[in-house]
Order: sequence, then C-alpha cells, then structure tokens
Amino acid sequence: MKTIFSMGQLAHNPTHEISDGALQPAVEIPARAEMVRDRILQTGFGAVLEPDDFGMAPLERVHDADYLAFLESFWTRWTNAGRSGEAFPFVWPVRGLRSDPAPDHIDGLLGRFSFDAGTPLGEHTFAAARASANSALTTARLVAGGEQSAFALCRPPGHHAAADYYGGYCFLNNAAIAAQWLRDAGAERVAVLDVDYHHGNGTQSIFYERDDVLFLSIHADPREEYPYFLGHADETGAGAGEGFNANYPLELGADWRIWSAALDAALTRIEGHRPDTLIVSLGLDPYQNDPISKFRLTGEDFTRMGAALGRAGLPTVFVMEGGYAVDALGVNCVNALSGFANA
Ligand code: OKP
Ligand code: ZN
Repeated sequence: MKTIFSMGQLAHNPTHEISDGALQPAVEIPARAEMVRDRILQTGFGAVLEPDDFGMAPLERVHDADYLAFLESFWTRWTNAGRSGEAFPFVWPVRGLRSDPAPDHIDGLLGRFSFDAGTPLGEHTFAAARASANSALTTARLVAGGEQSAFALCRPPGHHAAADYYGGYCFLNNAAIAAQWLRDAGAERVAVLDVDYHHGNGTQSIFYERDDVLFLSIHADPREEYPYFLGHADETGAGAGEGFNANYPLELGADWRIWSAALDAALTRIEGHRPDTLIVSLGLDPYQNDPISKFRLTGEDFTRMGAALGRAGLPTVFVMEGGYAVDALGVNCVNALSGFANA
C-alpha cells in the first residue's frame, strides 16, 4: 500500500496549546508524522510518495470562501496587529450573538472561524494544512484510479474542522475534501468511517444533510469527552441526509470487546450503503497509552481493526487523524494498515 506524505506538512510546528486550564506543550506536533513515516520505511510496508498540488478548488468544494480567505490572510492580519507567535481565540459568536457581519479585527475573526481555544494557529499553519489536504487528495486519486487502498499520512489532522471553523488541531477537513473529490470524480456513494477517539464533528457537520456521503463515528461519549457538543447517538442526519449519519458513543475505558462491537455495527451500516469508496479517518488515539484519551485498544487491536476493515472488501482511502502516544504511533498505524492489506 502506498503512503502519501509531504515534508511541507511539518511546517505547522506549534509550541503550545491551551488545555486543562493552562498553556501546555503542544501534542499535535511534527514528530507524530515523522514517527509514522519512519515505521513505514523501516518495515518496508510500501512506498512513501509526495502529493501533487490540487490547488484551492477542491478545498472550496468543502470549506466556505470567507473561511479560506481568513486562513490565507491570518498571518498578515496577526502581525499587522503587532502580534507574533501562535494565536488563540478567546471570544465566540455563541447563542444570540451574530456571526455576520464578520468582524474586521483579528481577535474577532479568530472567534468567528473557530470553535475552541485549544488549537494553535501560526505563520505556517495554512501552508501545512494545504499540504496535508493535498496528501488526502492524491491518495483519493490513487484509489479512484484502481488501487485497492492507499494511506494519506495527514497531519495536521482534519476531522474537527467544519465548513467555516477550525478547532481540535484541525484546519482543513482532509477526509471530507477527499470524499467530495471522489464524488466529483464520479463516485456515486462514499462512506466515511471515523475511528478516532474523538467525535468527528467537522466531517459530520459537512455531510449532515446529504444522502450521498454516509458518515459514521466511533468515539468517546461527548457527555464526558471533547468535543462535548456533538457526537450523540440521536444525531442521525437531517433533511435528505436523514439516516445517513451514525454515531457510536462509547464509555470511557472501552476496550476491544466494546469497541469492536461498534465497529461491527458500523460495518453493517456501511455494507447497506454500498459505497464506491470507503474513507477511514484513522485516529490512533483509541490506544490504551494515549496521553489524552481513555480507550484501551492494544497494538494488536489495531491489527484486528485493519483486518475487519479489509474484510469489507471496499476500495479504501486511509486518512490519518489524531493519536498522541508518539513512540507508539508508527507501530499502531502500520499494524492497522497491514491488518487491512493482509485481510
Ligand atoms: C484532536 B483529534 C485534553 C485536551 C484535549 C482537544 C483534543 C483534540 C483532539 N486534556 N483538547 O481528534 O485527535
Ligand atoms: Zn482524536
């Protein structure tokens, strides 16, 4: 299986994030991707190739123009305001406040186009996010071109980013951009299965009213875990999309027995959708030793996960999402991908 990755994705190199009520060392760091790339090369799992540049058009199919313009102009606005280093929002247009007109001031814009204060935005963030999206697009094109599967080594991740906001370390929704590109390239139906520990609120929201892209997510119950405000089991889609969204919120501490029951249920739903392509938002944070997560999957469980996905027999695009146990990321990722390849 081929992997697509660009060094340009490493340019987003945050030092800090806001979590647990304090400025903490950032956990979504370049070493995550380097660890996975190194393991793929060391094990001889497959080639690691550079993405092509797909330009802005496939991003505009998923994200709002004013959001992309904000990301593009952010660093100029930030430095013109006399700021330097990483930016964090601190005020949001919640219930009863107005999102439109968008503010002119950078502090207002940061709140208008984000949903949390935990995501550092810096000088090279947009360039790195674009490179990450290009990896997802190049991977999708390989699978559309007949490869049974391919792996987008995306970082920064994407699944928390919606049409017009960033958060959860995510800026461009790589999986959604790949799904939309596949639709535009002729796929009639796509399924996106998100196995990250955190609910994929951005991907859900992008496709919530659509029946062509089935979204499914297995994650920690939002009553207890980030992102807190989406990911409940009663979110089943709306309008034409009613019945095309499926959430499997699990209790903290869930192990493979509990987790795999949700996977089996999700795979049954996917089979019923008869997708031309499956996209797997491959979060590696359900791992038992993940520093910010509370599921209990072992390294071998990632092999089992990959094998179960492989038995679905669908053309599959893997898109990396979270996972913060840096030393274990390479092993767990290659376990999942080889579990798939050997199924
Ligand atoms: C991104 B992805 C933990 C703070 C967590 C945000 C988590 C974002 C996860 N104390 N802050 O889905 O892995
Ligand atoms: Zn996560």
